[in-house]
Amino acid sequence: MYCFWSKLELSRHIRPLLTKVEEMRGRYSLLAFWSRDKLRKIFVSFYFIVSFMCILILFLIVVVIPANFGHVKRIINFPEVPSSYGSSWSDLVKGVNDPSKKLDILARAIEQQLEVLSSQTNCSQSLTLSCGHNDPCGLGCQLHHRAACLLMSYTLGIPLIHDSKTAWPFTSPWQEVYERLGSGCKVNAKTIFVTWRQGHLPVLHFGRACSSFPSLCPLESQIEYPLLAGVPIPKGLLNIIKMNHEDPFLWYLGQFIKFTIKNSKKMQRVIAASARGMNIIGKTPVVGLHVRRTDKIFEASDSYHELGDYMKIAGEYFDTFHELDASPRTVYIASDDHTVLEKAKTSYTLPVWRILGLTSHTTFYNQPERNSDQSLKSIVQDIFFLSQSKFLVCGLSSNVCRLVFELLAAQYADVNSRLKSMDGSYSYCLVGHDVPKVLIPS
Ligand SMILES: Nc1nc2c(ncn2[C@@H]2O[C@H](COP(=O)(O)OP(=O)(O)OP(=O)(O)O)[C@@H](O)[C@H]2O)c(=O)[nH]1
Ligand SMILES: [Mg+2]
Repeated sequence: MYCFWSKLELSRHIRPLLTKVEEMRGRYSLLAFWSRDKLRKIFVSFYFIVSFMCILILFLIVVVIPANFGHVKRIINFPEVPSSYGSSWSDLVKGVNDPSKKLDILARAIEQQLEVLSSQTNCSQSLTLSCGHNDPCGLGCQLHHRAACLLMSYTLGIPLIHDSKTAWPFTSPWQEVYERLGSGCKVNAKTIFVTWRQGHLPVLHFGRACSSFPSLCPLESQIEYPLLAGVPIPKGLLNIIKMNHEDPFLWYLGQFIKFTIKNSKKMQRVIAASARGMNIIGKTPVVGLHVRRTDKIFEASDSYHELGDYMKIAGEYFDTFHELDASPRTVYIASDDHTVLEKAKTSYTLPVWRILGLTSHTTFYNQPERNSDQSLKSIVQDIFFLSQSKFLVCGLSSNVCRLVFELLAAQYADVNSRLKSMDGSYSYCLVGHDVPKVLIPS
């Protein structure tokens, strides 16, 4: 209450104090040193400091402390194993010996589970997860966050409400290039909102989105961020993947990336037309090069390499392992800088080399140009064609490189020998932090 003294009460309390001090001035030399006016100023400043402290304490008591007491709920509740073959993950692959067939069956089962979650439209009684993105970054970065939304919805076993508009920087909507992600459920009181926070862990909160920072949502209405210590995975599933794939983390993540970026019907037609234009039949690209230039040099100083360095590695791949793939040596080149492809087409020619790539792509240097429909369609196609290759040369500092690597992991058990990174090592980066590259059997 002391904090809410009026000015009047202030002078009522300070005046007698000042008189008392005045009496003491004669006795103590230090007080005599200050004038009455100076003393008054000191008391008034003191009053305001105390008032400010009181308001701060009240704010802490009323808002911050309640928000940080209680405890965050932990929910891990994977969707049920598709029941067509039995009731457990091992039932699904019983009697199958071929490792790649086993992985295909498991991949299809996860896809079915995600389809069931996505097909829900009437969700008034169930929990749902509203998740999007809060950073209007490039496409590779966007897709990593959207895949994390899907992964969280799977881990919690609740339908995703994909917030496709928030921080989507492109002029064309998500559905123009990718199939709708998540379910047809609508936000209601049972919705858990994901708030991404730059430099901090995201907050999952019931009923409304939380402020980014500081997070003032009460702890008891929060859900533990499921990717805190790594990626949770059903135990039975992990045991089988471990025996059949050299990098279970990448394989598992690859399933969610694959599901996130299913091309829309319209985009499939665009891709088919480009494939015809390049004379690609089936999975033609053998080596995929992702040559990241333009702004990347400011983000990762060791990311710039000459085209010759990339092509040398492609050449070594053909020399060493794959005589059958080597006639002609077919390379798909994707780059944010269109001159890379132009140069490759004139320097590496038939009968030794066959260089593929989108000749229609032009370089977009700044973000507004990159957000155009033309730019979006070109990077979507580049990601698709790169993911058709058997061997990849790119810089793992790039989101696009990491994304394509994850897509290769979903296809090949020996994925680590199918990548040569020009810079850095693999990490799964989300806004402000990396998800530890471990699978947590749950
Ligand atoms: N067409 C085309 N555009 C590309 C290619 N690589 C990068 N880009 C452009 O550059 C942007 C890269 O965006 P990000 O997803 O942020 O990738 P990044 O900068 O490598 O990754 P960060 O580490 O998050 O910055 C894309 O959205 C495209 O506009 C490519 O191979 N082809
Ligand atoms: Mg970037």
